[in-house]
Amino acid sequence: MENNQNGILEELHRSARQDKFQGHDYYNIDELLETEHLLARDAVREWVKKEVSPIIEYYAEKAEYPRHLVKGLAEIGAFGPSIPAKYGGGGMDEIAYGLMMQELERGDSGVRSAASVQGSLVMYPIYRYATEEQKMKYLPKLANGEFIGCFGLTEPDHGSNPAGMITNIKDDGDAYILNGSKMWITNSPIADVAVVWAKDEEGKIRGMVVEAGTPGFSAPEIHGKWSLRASITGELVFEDVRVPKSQVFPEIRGLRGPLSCLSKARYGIAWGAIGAAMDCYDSALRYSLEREQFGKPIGGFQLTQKKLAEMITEITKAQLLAWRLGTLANKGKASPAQISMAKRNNVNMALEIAREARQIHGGMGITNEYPVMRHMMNLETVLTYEGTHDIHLLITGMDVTGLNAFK
Ligand code: TGC
Ligand code: FAD
Repeated sequence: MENNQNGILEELHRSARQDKFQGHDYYNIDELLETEHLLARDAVREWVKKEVSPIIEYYAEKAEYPRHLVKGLAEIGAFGPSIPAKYGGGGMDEIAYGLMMQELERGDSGVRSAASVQGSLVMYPIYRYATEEQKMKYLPKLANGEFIGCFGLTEPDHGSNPAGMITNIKDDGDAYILNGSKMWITNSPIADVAVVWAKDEEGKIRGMVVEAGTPGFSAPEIHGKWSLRASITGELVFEDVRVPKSQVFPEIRGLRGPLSCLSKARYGIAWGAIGAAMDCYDSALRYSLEREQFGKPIGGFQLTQKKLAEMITEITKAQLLAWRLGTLANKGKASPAQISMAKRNNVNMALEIAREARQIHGGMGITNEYPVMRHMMNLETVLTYEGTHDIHLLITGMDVTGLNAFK
């Protein structure tokens, strides 16, 4: 089985077209970055060219998670770039973290998702809320890819409104008994550990680490996705799962626990979406200069130039937004509402660019010869998860008016 897999990988690498992507920096934003940022970005860019680009269309088409990438993701430091080195993280700043997510999503949103979930939604809550013993038990293994983690917040009937969750824990001496289910959980079918959010007997939301293999725990895969096909998604089902009290985060109570993790992940997505947008723009620009109709390159027609000019304008605005958000985050001053604005704007920007880029590629744009259709389909998920496009709009609306449209 493994030999067969290695054979397929070798063949994919041998037959792959060269990935000619180059970054786009219309406003010389690189001048605002430090050497550490540029090194981190360029290292991930090279890794994506070598390891992701040759194989990603194959895995997306088969709707299979390229699990062999986990080791490489760990080696380039994609799991917890801003978690302190003491726990196996990269010890880097928020801008380096953002740029790494940008480059991973340039390859594929699913690959960035794998890093977001592991680093921001599993390692971060353990780092921030768990006991020292739990930190030492889980973080190094998550950082080096020995363990895969998942994050269970969404439920079948509580997506945008996680406060309504019904998954619950009941006190049973030295343990809690966990019951309920979670839906749409990235990596759940292959996870070794799950960070799970559930209500206690007072109705307060608590967080805990549940190990796969615990009796009563199962994680069936969700099939039939037309988006994020190179990422694995499933449910989490808990039937009288006994969770030792030492596995429950001791202090944190309420929705701000999971939402603080989402802030970290949404921040990464604000950068990641720029990567997908740049890949679509890069491909469309190149194609527009090569493809001729009516005796000249289609890039010479005003309507194509309008599309390309608008794309690079929107990418540049998104880059500036992300960079400024990164400088605020480095000072601990990026508010959740500011993060919402960037996640919403940049993901929508990327989706619009993917759609325009698809048009520039004409019929070829719907094939796996080019990355745009795959990015476009992926971005439909990115627009929805970690808070939908409209939920983030309402968060901005609440922030500027002081009036809560949710209640
Ligand atoms: P609300 O009353 O507004 O807030 C409850 C408490 O949370 C605090 N808070 C935050 N804290 C940290 N970071 C944030 N972003 C925060 N937002 C709010 C707030 O201050 C309050 O604290 P306290 O101490 O006063 O209790 O809560 P609400 O129930 O009215 O909900 C507000 C709403 C709708 C914005 C929130 O529920 C929301 O964001 N909904 C969207 C749900 C969501 O994003 N789900 C994502 C699931 S995970 C996922 O999609 C992973 S994809 C993984 C991959 O990349 O593959
Ligand atoms: P709903 O909340 O039912 O929303 C449906 C529509 O109603 C949306 O358009 C929404 O904007 C709109 N709507 C809802 N409330 C309002 C309102 N008050 N005003 C106006 N419009 C509103 N979750 C996890 O916990 N962990 C994961 O790892 C994870 N990974 C995911 C991976 C994938 C591939 C996908 C698709 C989802 C994942 N999610 C995960 C779940 C994701 O966060 C939810 O899908 C998302 O929060 C939306 O919830 P929902 O799908 O239930 O939609």
